[in-house]
Amino acid sequence: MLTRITPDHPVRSSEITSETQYESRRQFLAEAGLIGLGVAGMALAARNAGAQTPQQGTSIGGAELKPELTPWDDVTSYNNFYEFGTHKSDPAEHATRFRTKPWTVKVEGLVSKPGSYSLEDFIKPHKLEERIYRHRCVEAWSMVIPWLGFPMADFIKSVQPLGSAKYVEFTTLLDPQQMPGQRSPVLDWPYVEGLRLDEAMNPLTIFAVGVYGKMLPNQNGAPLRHVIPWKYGFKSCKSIVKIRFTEGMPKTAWSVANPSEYGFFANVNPTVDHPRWSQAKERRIGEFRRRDTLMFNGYAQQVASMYSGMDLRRNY
Ligand SMILES: Nc1nc2c(c(=O)[nH]1)N[C@H]1C(S)=C(S)[C@@H](COP(=O)(O)O)O[C@H]1N2
Ligand SMILES: [Mo]
Repeated sequence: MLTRITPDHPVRSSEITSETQYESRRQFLAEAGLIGLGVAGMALAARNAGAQTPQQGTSIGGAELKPELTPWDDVTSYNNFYEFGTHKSDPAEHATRFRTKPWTVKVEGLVSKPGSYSLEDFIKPHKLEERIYRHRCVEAWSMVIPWLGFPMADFIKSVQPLGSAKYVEFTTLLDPQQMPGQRSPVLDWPYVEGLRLDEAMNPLTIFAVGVYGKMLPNQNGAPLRHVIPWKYGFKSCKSIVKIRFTEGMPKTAWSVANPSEYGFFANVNPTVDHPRWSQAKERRIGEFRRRDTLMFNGYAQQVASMYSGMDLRRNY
């Protein structure tokens, strides 16, 4: 709903925010070709986003993080997306002509309803929500990012994994023509990531299709990536074309490249250092001071129980 602003109606910052969010969501749906949802659907999407207001500062929405949002310019120009080069500025520079339409996502493996979906069909059954999450790169920088997406659990339930499925594997597009970084053996392409099924089903885990209410810019993993806010950024796979349910632990691109430095779990943990640097602190992009890194990136209440009894030094 648009709030009319008159001199006798001082506008509160919360109203400005929701108005902007509503407008940007409408823009998103139009850009994404999802306008078929209709006005009622859009209002619903806007209301659902509102329902994410956190309780006691611990909820999944992270409204307590809103004042800390990393500016759009930083979120979209300081990126790791090695398919487009290894410097932070490469993806924004070299992904401008990356084609994300049409886009197909394959669902394979130990699942009752395998299939091949157009991006539109993949997204359409789900309600888009805004999720403001801390992002902590293994390189000890961090951001706070307002994603637009939907819970991965909703998707997983809809395709009905078999009882034998214990992990989910995600694969990025392989296309050296379009992705110049794939012409060098920096990683064993295509980029592959994986989650244990319970991690993938955790309410914090989302598929993201937008950021700041707009469609994902190519450098941020258009048109589909996932986000797991208690893990280091490299666990979040960009430009996903395949989702496979497996019984065994998937081989992931970074642990294949360097198993002693990057493990399967990659939970943010200030007490377990990377072999070459400490993980105790981080620098928020746009700030000078260094902040303490929080256990599970500040999401311990929602995720720590999944790892009870596990040695987090061995399972890094
Ligand atoms: N396909 C692919 N996905 C990727 C990467 C990559 O190089 N290729 N880099 C990862 C790393 S290390 C980080 S920190 C995040 C960065 O996401 P952002 O650019 O949206 O901040 O993407 C992750 N996903
Ligand atoms: Mo990263």
